[in-house]
Amino acid sequence: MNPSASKLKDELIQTLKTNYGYSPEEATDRQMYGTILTVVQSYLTRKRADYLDTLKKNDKKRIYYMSMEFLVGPSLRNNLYNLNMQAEMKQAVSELGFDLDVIYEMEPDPGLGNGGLGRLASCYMDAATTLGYPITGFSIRYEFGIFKQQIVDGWQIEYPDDWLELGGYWLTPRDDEAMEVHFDGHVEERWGERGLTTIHRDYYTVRAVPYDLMVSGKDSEAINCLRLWRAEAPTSKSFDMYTFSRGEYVKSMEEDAKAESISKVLYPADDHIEGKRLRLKQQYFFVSASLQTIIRDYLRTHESLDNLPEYAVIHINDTHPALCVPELMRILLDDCGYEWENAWEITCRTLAYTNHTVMSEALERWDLNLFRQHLPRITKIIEEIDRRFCKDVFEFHPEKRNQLSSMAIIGDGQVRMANLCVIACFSVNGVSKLHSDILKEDLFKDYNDIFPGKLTNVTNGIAARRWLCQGNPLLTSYITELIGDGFVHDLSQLEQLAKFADDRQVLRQLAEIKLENKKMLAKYISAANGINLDPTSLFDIQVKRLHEYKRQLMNALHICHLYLQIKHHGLVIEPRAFIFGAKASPGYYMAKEIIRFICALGDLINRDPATKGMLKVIFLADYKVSLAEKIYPAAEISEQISQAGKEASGTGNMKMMLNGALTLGTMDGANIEIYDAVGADNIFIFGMNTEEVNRTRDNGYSPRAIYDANPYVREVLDFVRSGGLDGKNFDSIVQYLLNNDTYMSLADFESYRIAQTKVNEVYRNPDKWNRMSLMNIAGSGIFSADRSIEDYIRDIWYK
Ligand code: 26V
Repeated sequence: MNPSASKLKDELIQTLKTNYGYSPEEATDRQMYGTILTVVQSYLTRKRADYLDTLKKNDKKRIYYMSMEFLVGPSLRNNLYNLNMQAEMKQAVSELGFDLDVIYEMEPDPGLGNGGLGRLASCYMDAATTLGYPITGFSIRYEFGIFKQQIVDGWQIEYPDDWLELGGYWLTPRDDEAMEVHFDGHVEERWGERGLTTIHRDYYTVRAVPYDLMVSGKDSEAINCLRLWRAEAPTSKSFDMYTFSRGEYVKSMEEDAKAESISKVLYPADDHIEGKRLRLKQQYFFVSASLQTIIRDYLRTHESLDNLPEYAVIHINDTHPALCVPELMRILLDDCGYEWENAWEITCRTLAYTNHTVMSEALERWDLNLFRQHLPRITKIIEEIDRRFCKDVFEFHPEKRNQLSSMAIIGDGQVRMANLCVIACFSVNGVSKLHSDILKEDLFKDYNDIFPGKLTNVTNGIAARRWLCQGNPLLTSYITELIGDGFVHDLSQLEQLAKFADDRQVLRQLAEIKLENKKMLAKYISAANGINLDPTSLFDIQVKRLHEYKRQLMNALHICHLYLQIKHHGLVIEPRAFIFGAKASPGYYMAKEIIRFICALGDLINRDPATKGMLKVIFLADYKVSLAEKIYPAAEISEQISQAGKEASGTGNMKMMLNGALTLGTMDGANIEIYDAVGADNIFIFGMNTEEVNRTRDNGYSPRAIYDANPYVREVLDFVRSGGLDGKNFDSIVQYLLNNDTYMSLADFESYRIAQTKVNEVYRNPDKWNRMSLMNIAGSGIFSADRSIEDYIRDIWYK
């Protein structure tokens, strides 16, 4: 039974009084914010207790989702929505003289992730919880999440993201469940009665303290938990009497700081692996603490670990938690006394792995010496796994002997984490059809030959209840009016919208809603960037991490082309606003240059009377979950223009489609499945497909030849080179395009330009456009995270 507004009001008054000693008349927004979160948190806690009781009564298989990243996003509205308390809370808060919408805006984004991979993990927690599966997420309680981005003169500046002050309300510290994690030292091997035993000596200990974040599900009795580990010096160490009495407090403080540094900050790169010591420590720290917890909990209700794979599955989200493999082996061998063969069988049957990228620079490899120094016991186990694997291949798959040097876990003095995962896990999946095919046929081909059936696909999905129901209330209530609210729990019901494809009344209403959403975004942009957009112009959106393969630069080159055509050649187009949002890895120079390029283009275009009323370019700073929630409902064109074969899936593409945007994209990642869902008439596809990309590369790609042959490309590059962007120097970009153009923006430019012309034409015909938009909403059902979770359950976790 949900609490009434008046009950909530009483609880708010009481909590405000106990926590702050104030009455509502005296309280600030900040105090009311703390009060509301405390009240909601108490509902979650009680519900969680009930859920744990029901879990005790059944032995349903537990799912453990290991991920270095969870991009949780704001939780207050999500929790109120899930608990069906939104309206009551709004009323209660308003009767106390506050505005819930203002309170929502105060909540920080826990930015505990970089991008798609982290957001996916959170969407899956939401969906699995709604569906009633017992899932626990494990990660790190970074004190600082992904940096805050500011743009100064076009240049990205990073600021620390201090999210805990206002975001910490959702975290429950569980000191009682702290764990110890051991680093460094050396390993001693001894022959004794029980054969060879291994002892890890002279290690130093880091204390792992869990902070639990409760995850609610819509209309669900389940409340699951995301357990975030914080690193501390061990209690005895932090007030070490010996060092203290010798006057060495400073040294002792240094030790504390060293331990605490492990959970200090999220690594803000998602594009290339730098073999940084601290990151390796982060990985082992959270893996070890989590696995020890899982095993301890399991042994509370089971006699041995023999049947662990029937009752638990541990999912490795990309290779970052790959140390689960040797750590589970270590626990089984050293702590529980298993023989190697049995330990290996249990480990392999318990672990599953998802790959999220084929970019070789992002595949994790670690220096073997670094490993040996910090994780001596783990290194020995990996070496033994590798030795046995190589021996097996040599004996049983002689046809692969020549491939062994690339298939082995250790090679060239490095530990290759993806190989470790593929060899050990019972399931390996990609995140879209195309991506999984590439894994099978290319990246992991040799393993696919010797482990038939291990590689599989689960196409990504999104938490539609967040990205549509909460983020776009106008559209949600209209859809409900048309087809009822069954889509909330079964997104495939959106298909029913297709029957309105030729209903002009419905199409006009959809356009009206889009316009309202665009007005809201325009208002935000006016305040944030000081630029006023015409809300009737076409909102063309590219928001995602900045990376060369995602080709924001190709988008910018095309905008520059439009500008020159309008200014010098009399081109007339439908008014269009190009909107970008993207964070660049702090050390990624080219990515930062591309941001500077987009901003310079915006500076030039936004104040040129020649393009006034026709073109605007906006770069929105600090793209994050809460900003995404404002942008998607207003999107009309969703730019998904990566080089084919490079974007594993994409999920922003799904979020925009669900909100009625039309995809302008290449045949890459999940775009292919969007194409399948809506048909060729309802999407703008351009560019080379994967095969053509490979052929072009194999034939020796020459961007300069394209510059010579294509007058539009030439005009744009010459303009930039000659200082057309307010005299600003972009030589590094021009040289890069002419000499490398690694992701072939120039090769796809002409095809992109033509597709953009088509977009412009269709926009002139609102009936046609709105029909396409409706068909996109209608076709987006398969991209529900609920569907993805059921796929994982059926094909992997409960198989
Ligand atoms: C990689 C690395 C490499 C080492 C440095 C730190 C770091 C941090 C994160 C990553 C992950 C990169 C992989 C990734 O984010 N993949 C994205 O996953 C999305 C969810 O499956 C998918 O939609 C995107 O297409 C894919 O790029």
